[in-house]
Amino acid sequence: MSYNVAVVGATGMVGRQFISILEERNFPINNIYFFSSSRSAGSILKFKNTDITVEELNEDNIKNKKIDFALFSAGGDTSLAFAKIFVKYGAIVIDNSSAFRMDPNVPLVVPEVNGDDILNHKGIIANPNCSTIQAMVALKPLYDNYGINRIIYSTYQAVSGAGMGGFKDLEEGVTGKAPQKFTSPIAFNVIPQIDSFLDNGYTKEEMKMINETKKIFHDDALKITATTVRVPVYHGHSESINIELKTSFNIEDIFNLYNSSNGIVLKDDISNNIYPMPIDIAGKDEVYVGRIRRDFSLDNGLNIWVVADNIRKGAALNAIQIAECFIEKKLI
Ligand code: NAP
Ligand code: 3JN
Repeated sequence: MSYNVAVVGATGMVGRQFISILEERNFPINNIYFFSSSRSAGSILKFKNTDITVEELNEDNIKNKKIDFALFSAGGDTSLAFAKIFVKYGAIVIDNSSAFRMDPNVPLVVPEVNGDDILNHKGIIANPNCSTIQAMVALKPLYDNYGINRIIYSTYQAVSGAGMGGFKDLEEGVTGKAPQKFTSPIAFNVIPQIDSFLDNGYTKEEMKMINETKKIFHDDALKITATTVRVPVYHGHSESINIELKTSFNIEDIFNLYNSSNGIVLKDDISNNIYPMPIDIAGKDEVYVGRIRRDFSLDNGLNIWVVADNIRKGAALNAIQIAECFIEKKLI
């Protein structure tokens, strides 16, 4: 069985990653279609050495294609305008934007964590924010084995999370050029702001992490706070996560747990200065965990350091894994 797949936002940072991961994983494709805005329509992108012309996203270009999966990464406004049109013509939409994440009718899914939530879908499945995804994979074994009372997230996020524009700001910033995408220079700097500020003093990115974590764990009682920071790194988000577990633990058991958890690589050998770093994980599928240690300042406190490729597991790969879940569960 093979499927007709549309990539919406194909010319972007995440869209291009969709294309290469579909190729790498040999996703069962019958026809593939690439969509963008009118700016890039008509340009050519390769898929498995075949030239594919990028089409402008409009209803006429969607309706006769019998698309099975539409993988969206063209921003929330585009998702709001077009996701339901794809669903109307029979597609399952897997959306990378925040447009539908908190919609109670839309499952928000990390396959290793809550893959079964896709069973409740009504056509659209939301991919969580990149910072949430890697945190979920790392927290799931702790949540299942000890329970979690409270989480403190502090992130160190790569410029690729802000798309082609973010990438360019760092590339050109090192030569002294003023930023176009970020509010301040990112070269030789860190910016304690990702996305815009809300009335409560948090950024949207911080509130996404808080709200999405509760939705994915189906646990509104979780106490969570977050500070999200942009750093001058091209690929790979890093997170310091402080956790208050519900029950006591042996630190050796936590190491053993991470050694045997789905989708996780344990990289923690401080006697040899070994820990996960973004420079080592670009292009990798797994979530890397290290710097595991007890937080002595509270009962049942734990610190972990979590690194993943934000455009792969944080965006395109997770979405494609959701599509693979549909196929594995014979839902399509
Ligand atoms: P990007 O590099 O700026 O690419 C944006 C893409 O969207 C381009 O292909 C662009 O086409 C297309 N696009 C823009 N407006 C459009 C419209 N009106 N109709 C059709 N296509 C349109 O951005 P990116 O980093 O790939 O991110 C794209 C989106 O993915 C983000 O806005 C966000 O919603 C989501 N995202 C999610 C995560 C995550 O955490 N899971 C991470 C990064 C991004 P043109 O070439 O024609 O401009
Ligand atoms: O900045 C990052 O590292 C992640 C950015 C994600 C992002 C960027 C623009 C719009 C999102 C997202 O996925 O939450 C959105 C959005 O759809 O709101």
